[in-house]
Amino acid sequence: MAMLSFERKYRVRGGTLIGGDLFDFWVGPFYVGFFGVVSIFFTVLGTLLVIYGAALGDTWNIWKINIAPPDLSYGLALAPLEAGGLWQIITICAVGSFVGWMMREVEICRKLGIGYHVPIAFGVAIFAYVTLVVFRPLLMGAWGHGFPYGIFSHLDWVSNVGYQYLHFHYNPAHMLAITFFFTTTLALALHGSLILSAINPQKGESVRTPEYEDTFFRDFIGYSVGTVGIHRVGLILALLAGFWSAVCIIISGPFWTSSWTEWWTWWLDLPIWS
Ligand code: UQ2
Repeated sequence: MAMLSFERKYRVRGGTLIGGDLFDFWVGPFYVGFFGVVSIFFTVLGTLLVIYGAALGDTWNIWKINIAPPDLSYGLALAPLEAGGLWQIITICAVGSFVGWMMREVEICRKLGIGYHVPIAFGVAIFAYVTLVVFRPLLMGAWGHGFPYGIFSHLDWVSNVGYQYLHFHYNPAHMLAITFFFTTTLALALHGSLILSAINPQKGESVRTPEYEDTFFRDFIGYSVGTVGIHRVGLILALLAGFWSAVCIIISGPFWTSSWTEWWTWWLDLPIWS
């Protein structure tokens, strides 16, 4: 099904940021736009380079394929293709693809006259990725501080970098990030279950209105955040999870180099104890 009957009404011309009418068309259900072309270009090039990098490696085992960043000795310079240069170009492709995808979302929002909440939310996810492979390596003076592209290899990287700071769970920003990830799941579990409880009744029962949803929570905890409010809560929780994830890694290295357990000595060093 290429187009739902009501979609014709919403497939409006304009709202493009670049390219005017040139790329203002759909392919089947998909809006293209200048940024659709950008995103596809970097996705295809990046994927081919990943496959080329895998071919240069010594395994086709999907779990073990690894495309590593350059050795630390290359600093912030370009490295030879087979010695981290591929990782550098793949990183450029990834950022180009993600940002193109986000800008395509922006153009679709402009077409429809809706808010930019979706591209802003995606932008926070991009920000977390770019923090890992661009901002932190720049601050630490070497692309070799980026994480390797591979399933097990990136897990090893996370573990190794964590142990470099002895006990990463003592990182206060990491604590905040985890708390927001968990609270996001709490909010979605509450919201998903509440919605289904009201609108997916047993056979013969009637669908309930939002007043029932409010009343459940007023009876239960004396407060309902409301049908729009829960989505505001959910969005901010998810964005803060991504934001504090970026903060917890950017401060590890550039701004704190010893054990995260040691950071807490500021508490013992307070003058009130002496
Ligand atoms: C709510 C409401 C919804 C909801 C949910 C609540 C009718 C359909 C889940 C309850 C949420 C509250 C009280 C806030 C929870 C806060 C955190 C930080 C988890 O009131 O309105 O709409 O889905």
